[in-house]
Amino acid sequence: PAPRTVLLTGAAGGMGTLMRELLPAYGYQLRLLDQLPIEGEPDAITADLSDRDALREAVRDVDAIIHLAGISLEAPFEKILRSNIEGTYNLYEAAREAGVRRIVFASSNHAVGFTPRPAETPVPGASLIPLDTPRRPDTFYGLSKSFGEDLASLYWDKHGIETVAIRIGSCFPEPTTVRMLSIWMSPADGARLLHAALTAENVGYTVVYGSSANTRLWWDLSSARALGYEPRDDSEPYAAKLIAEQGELDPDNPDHAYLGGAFCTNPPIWPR
Ligand code: NAI
Ligand code: 15L
Repeated sequence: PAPRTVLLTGAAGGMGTLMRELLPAYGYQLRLLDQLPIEGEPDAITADLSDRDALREAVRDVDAIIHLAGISLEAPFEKILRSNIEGTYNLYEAAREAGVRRIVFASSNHAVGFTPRPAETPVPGASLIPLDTPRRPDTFYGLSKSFGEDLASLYWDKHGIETVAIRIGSCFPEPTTVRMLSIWMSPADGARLLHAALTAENVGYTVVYGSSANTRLWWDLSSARALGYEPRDDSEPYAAKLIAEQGELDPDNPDHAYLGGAFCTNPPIWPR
């Protein structure tokens, strides 16, 4: 049966807030969790991913989990270790103990961030970054997503817990950089992809790239489409304005040369 009660971790965050608004229309009953309290959501569970007792309680009787909680940018290794590496382990252990069968894991493009971006875009159908491209984390943050993907693989092979790991591009209301034109995932498409990842049958352990059907797409969306995901949005209407403001991507600029963009520079610099 299709999952109904779904634990949404990271529900106070940017994407969590967007998905809290969009997912109920698909029929889900969301149980919310975050380390921060959520205004207007008195039933939300306020707990840190290090609190194993709280996680045990949070996963009880849920059909599936969408795991968005974690540090979402580069940070000192000790912090990444605690929230993203140990935190994700704690959540998978709680899921295993409770018999939860499916987790959708928010991985990131930064697990493969040092992959050179396709030189020319758009090149229809040509040289898209494949799903089996070697992991090339661009930060401790990207490394934690790489760990999360392998943890999910282990829990599928050993414990039969299914995971769809989504290497999310940039999920924000609008793309704000030229790089994002290629990897933008509109919130509506994000909800479509999460719904597909929750309901597709026999996913085992599956990795997908997460974006809209952008004209300037850099990566292969076929495994996402195989889940039943049909993206409806394209960043192209934002292209002219962003390129006029910021210029075309320059392959000689290290910030533009790799999929992970500015996360690849040391220290990372944020374009926004
Ligand atoms: P965000 O930083 O806005 O939200 C993350 C949430 O997780 C925050 O509300 C934070 O309080 C919570 N959190 C962090 N550490 C926690 C802990 N130890 N225990 C409990 N809660 C904790 O990030 P955003 O943009 O909403 O991203 C959501 C997820 O998707 C993150 O895992 C991020 O790495 C991933 N992702 C997001 C992308 C995007 O474009 N928004 C792109 C790629 C990946
Ligand atoms: C991510 O993984 C971050 O969580 C998000 O804030 C964006 O920076 C995104 O990647 C991106 O690459 O644009």
